[in-house]
Amino acid sequence: MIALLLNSGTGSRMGDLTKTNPKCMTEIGNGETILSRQLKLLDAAGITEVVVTTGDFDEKIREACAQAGTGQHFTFVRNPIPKETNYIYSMHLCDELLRGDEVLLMHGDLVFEWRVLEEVKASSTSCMVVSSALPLPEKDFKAVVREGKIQAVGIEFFTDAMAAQPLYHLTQADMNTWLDRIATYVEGGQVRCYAENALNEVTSGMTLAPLDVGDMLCSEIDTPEDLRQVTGKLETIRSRSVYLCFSTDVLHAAHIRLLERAALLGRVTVGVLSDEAVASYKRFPLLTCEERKELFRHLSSVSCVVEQRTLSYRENLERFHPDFVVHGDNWKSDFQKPIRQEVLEILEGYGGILVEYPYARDTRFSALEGRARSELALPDSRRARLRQLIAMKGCVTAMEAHSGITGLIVENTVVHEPSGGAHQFDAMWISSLCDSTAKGKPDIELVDMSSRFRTIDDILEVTTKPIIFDGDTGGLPEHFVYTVRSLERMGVSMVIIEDKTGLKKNSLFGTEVQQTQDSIAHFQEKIRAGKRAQKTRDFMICARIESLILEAGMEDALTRAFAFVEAGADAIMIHSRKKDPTEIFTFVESFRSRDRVTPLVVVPTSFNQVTEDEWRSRGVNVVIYANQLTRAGFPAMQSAARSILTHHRAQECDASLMPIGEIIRLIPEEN
Ligand code: SPV
Ligand code: MG
Repeated sequence: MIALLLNSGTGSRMGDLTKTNPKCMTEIGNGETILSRQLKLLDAAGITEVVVTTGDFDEKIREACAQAGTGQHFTFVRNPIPKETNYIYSMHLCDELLRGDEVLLMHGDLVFEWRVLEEVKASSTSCMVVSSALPLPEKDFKAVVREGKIQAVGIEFFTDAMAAQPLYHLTQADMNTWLDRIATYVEGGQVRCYAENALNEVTSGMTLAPLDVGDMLCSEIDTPEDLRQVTGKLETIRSRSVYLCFSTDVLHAAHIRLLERAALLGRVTVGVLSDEAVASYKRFPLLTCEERKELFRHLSSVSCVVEQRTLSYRENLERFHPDFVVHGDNWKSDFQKPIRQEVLEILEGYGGILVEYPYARDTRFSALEGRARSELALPDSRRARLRQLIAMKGCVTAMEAHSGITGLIVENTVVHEPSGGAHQFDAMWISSLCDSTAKGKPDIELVDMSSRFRTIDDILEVTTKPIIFDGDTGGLPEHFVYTVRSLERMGVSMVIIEDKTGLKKNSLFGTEVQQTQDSIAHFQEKIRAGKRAQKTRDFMICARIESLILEAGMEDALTRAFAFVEAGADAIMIHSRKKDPTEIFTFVESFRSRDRVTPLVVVPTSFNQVTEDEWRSRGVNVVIYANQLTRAGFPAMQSAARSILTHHRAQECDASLMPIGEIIRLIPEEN
């Protein structure tokens, strides 16, 4: 698309203002001239090819275009006889330059706001700006509109007319039709009339739509009074407020472009989504909210940066009442639909406007997101994240994973609330029960550490979330130190070891099987050895107390908890196999009355009625869903196996199976 700026006129009605400068160089506040503003907006609209007609001020206009700093390509066409001709002649001089593309045509004294240009540019047919909000002007252009099309443009029409402004979008065919007729006029010596006289003779062969801009600014400046009015309106426009929300930790060209466009609507406030909100729907942010705020603070297009605490915009919209909210149009259809709906409702309440731009889906930018994910998978980053998440959320969730594919399910499952919120698991639990079960072995520390590490490795390879490892009893203190070092090196965040000794059996057997609890002193020794062995501050050793499982009583459980914290345990896990959560609640309450900081971990397999919110409010910091994926998967497998054996074919069970296509989609192409 080419822009044509008509600047051959002398602007005699402006008095002294146009004595030494062309009208287009009239200042309109904020360091802008009419010309520099037109060029800036055209540049923002992606118009790089600009044809400018000039007259007596040719040199000055060339210089002003060069100084606008927009980097557009200019072609200047000088009308040597501007006093004897009207712009119909200037347009004729540009004839060849205008025939090969669509054209945005505007008079050089026209000042308009950004949204006007956007709408004119976006029109699929030829169009001219009109306004239903303005009274019909006596002397200026009016457009005769019939059946939704402009029939004629001129100052003399009053019937079926609307106030019109000389800003057009012309398709290539319509431009050529108009130029042909202009050529006939000029060749016939008609060079003092409006180019619209020629246009009016050919509108019947075009679709020239009236583009109604209502009360948006789009005005010519002919007199000092016009100038006063337009600069006043521009001041209001520049002081409008615009709000955008960002979750990104990698600023790229598309963000900058969006911000620059937004800044054309007014003063931009960027809402930076809180760490918790980002982690809830996307991934853990690479930069903290404060660091992400810093990314925006120094951009010239941004006036103010604030935090947006939730995915919902409500809090900030009610606080700032921005005139505009700007967003990519992707949220019309994705999980953000309810958030968008809420934004629309709030804006409607006070007359704000939602401006949506086509979403830039660029593979270079998705590659950046891929790189961010790889960063999160690195051992140092992953290991530290459990502590960060606990600090950030107060209470985190971990879901059992025992293989690459279950790891991927924990990594990628996100549930979106109808209200727009989102939930995903924070971490993964590598359960001894599920790891052993997957290998067809009992949960008695039979699966050796090398094999357990192999499971961890399979999961590490395809995921980014932090890992909590079920270390069983931790073995001998002399062995445990090696386990700690290996886990830490791999990027595991926490090992949980239970205070049992001898042949360990799964806790959910309780006292039905012979199990022995370790002595406090010996277990403390193991914790101390582990803490001495670890190299980073991020790694956590959690002491798991089996007193309630083995029916040794609440007092014993609490005594052990404080003794293990004293020995250096970074967290305490309290376990129970009762359906009633009362004894766990009692433990948590008693522990918290003396220790408010040490993280508490629970595994609510039996007492599964308690919600995460309740755990959080009681002071629990990690909720582990220890075996649900395993328990969901194996019955389904047994049932498929039975069905095939029963029917001697696979057809009957097929409907309950995941289609191969979906299985393939579970596995991202690159990790
Ligand atoms: C596991 O998942 O292996 C555990 C938790 O240790 S429990 O099975 O409840 O003992
Ligand atoms: Mg276990």
